[in-house]
Amino acid sequence: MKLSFRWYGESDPVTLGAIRQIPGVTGIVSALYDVAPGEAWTADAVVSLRQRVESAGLALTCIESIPVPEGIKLGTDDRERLADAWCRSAEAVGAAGVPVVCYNFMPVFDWTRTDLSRPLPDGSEALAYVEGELAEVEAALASGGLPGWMDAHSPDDLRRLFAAYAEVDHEAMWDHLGWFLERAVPAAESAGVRLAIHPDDPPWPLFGLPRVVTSAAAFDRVCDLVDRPANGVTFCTGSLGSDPAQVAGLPADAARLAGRGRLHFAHLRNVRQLGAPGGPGRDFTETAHDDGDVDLGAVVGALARAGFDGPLRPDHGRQIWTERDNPSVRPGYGLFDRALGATYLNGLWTAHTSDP
Ligand code: DNO
Repeated sequence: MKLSFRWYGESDPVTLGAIRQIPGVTGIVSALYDVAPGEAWTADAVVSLRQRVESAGLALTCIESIPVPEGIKLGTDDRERLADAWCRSAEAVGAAGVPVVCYNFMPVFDWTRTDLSRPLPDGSEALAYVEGELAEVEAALASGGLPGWMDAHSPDDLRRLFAAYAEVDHEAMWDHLGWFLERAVPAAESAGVRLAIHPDDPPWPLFGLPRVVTSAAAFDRVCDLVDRPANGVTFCTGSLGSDPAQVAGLPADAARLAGRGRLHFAHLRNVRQLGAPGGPGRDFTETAHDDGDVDLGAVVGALARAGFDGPLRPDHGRQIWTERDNPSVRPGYGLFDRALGATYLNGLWTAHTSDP
């Protein structure tokens, strides 16, 4: 595997120089953040990004993400043009020599939490989701008072998008994903790029929007839509593991998808259920990598046994030490706890791949 770390570009307070000092980390996961969704990326711009990363002694192992415009997910009349631009972006990534593209098919919102700084017993803070608090987020959406991480759409846009998605049920969403993959997979394949869809986070319906990539079984369905090696997944243990019905099966799911040759990117982090056992299972907090409901040791073991050689990154971290009250730190994307997660994952990998 290629132990990697997400970097949000020059504006990221976590610098490439700092990332370079984390033992075992050799790769960077990043994107072009100044191109609007629906615009095509150029190979020159991706090459510049790659060279910038390489000048810091690291390799650009994955693009996360090329955003899929809402028109593709909704199946609107201009989807042909939008898909064409997306395919040209994937081709630019391939031409620049970057092997993997992560993307998602979540309607309107990417990952969603109700609390960005939930205190943990050790004095750190983490991202959390409590279903009963979702109504407050919804009220904030209606009034235009969006939390910073949701501000990609204006209140008017949101009203329009919610109305449009009201016409799109789950099967229509699957059709739109299939339509997209019929175009994106051949483009990626000929550009030498592997596509890795990220699951919906959390993996259940939100705000009445149709969310379909919500389980490892859904991953298999995605792979079957266009049954080619370039059509694969981002195995995100934190997203799928926040569903108590799925968490125990993650090592077997990782083994199956890697065995199928479709696990192209791994996001490894941990979560803990907050609700009572046997309850609806819709409340969770993120935790340190070694401490939660996901058996990351077993997941890493499954990847090691499968000979996984793609990018693998620690995912969100807690806010700890001097980052706890530092407003410039992106929620979930500070340096310290992600660096601890990286070394923990590296240790697991070494343990699973060393001779006794
Ligand atoms: C959250 C991330 C997601 C992910 C996208 C992939 O921290 O895992 O934002 O980058 O969903 O397209």
